[in-house]
Amino acid sequence: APTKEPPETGALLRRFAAEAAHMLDWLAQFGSGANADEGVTRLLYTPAWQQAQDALAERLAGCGLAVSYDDVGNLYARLDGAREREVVATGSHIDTVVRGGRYDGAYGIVAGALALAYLKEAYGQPERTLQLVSFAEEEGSRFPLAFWGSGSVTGRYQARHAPDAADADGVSLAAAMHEAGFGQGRYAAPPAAADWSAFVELHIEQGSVLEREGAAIGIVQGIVGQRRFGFEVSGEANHAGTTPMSYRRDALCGAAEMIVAIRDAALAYGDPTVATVGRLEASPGTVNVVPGRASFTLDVRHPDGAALEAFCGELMTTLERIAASNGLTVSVSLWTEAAPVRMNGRLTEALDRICRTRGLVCRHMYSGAGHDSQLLAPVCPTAMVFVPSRGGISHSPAEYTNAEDLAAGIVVLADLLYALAYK
Ligand code: HGY
Ligand code: MN
Ligand code: MN
Ligand code: MN
Repeated sequence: APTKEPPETGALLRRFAAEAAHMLDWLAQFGSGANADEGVTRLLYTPAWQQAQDALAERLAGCGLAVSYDDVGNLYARLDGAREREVVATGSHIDTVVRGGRYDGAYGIVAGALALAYLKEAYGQPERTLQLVSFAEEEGSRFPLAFWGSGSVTGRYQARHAPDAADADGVSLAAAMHEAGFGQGRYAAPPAAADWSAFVELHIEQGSVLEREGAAIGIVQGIVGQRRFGFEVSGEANHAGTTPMSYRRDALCGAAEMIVAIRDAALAYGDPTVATVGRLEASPGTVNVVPGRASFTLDVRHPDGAALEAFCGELMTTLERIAASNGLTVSVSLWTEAAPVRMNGRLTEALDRICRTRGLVCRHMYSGAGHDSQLLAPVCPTAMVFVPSRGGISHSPAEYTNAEDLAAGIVVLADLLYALAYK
């Protein structure tokens, strides 16, 4: 590969600032609401999701990359290397939360696309194959599981065993996958992630540490462990007028007591424990009926696996006690769990050197958000790079990162991919 010096940082920053903002606007059209404050909703296997993946496939093929899908709908774009089977990968997830922002996930895909186009133009064919992956699903916004995309390339899931988890309309993941044209045997299997030489994910921080400290780059050291659960509380539906309070088995009041106990338990455990009940539903949900059933979700995170295990164990005991004291029953299903991971030391040292060379202020940090890198880190050398989020806001239409910060992340990504694939 040509060994000419990389262009000076200013020129690269200006190039990527313009390109990134433009491509992110372009990608956000798939799943955007009628007005800006509705944010972006791009859920697995929905039309918006399909249009985004297909439009990306077309655009990346137009950049001269070899594009393909796998059986679950992960999209790959490759710049084949002289040693083709040696793969250096980058990417993130194309799906979003409901009414989310236009950077979470999308930024890592856009950054990878712009970095590969630049490296191809500046240095030609790499020694190792450079591969961008647009993972089909990471958020767990539509079905009660998360990491379906990266989980399918790291052995956690298989298309043929698509979980029969159903969305709010009762549509199973397997049915939605086949409806979208995917499923076991539909596409040639890509190289398994366990064979990748490295995986690098660029992502917005989704917190406010970088912004508060005036750092341009976060070099992620590790990602917290997380577990997600669904709870069903059962009592007895009854007449709101004729049922004395002492006769009631009110599932919603029981769930409310449980939710406050969850918050108090996380406060008692102290930082960095976090526990979130994101959704609560009651049935029959009628004004003059004592709720006989209630369901709620729980998302628990902690950087230490043993502490996460202990916290969840104690919590289940507390919730069962609350159920018993209210004449209720409570059942729990584990939707997703991801162990805490540490990033690859060799790659994070390379990132330190790149930031020094480029004169970019960086700081090491931990990620409280889950990421596809969490699934990749146990199977191949993995690194994550953050750029600042304005006000630390994410999973919201107000999510924003300015063009200069977007560009700095892409310069760092391009330099690391160059070091991994061309030398
Ligand atoms: O929930 C998370 O941490 C990530 O945004 N999926
Ligand atoms: Mn994300
Ligand atoms: Mn997210
Ligand atoms: Mn009546």
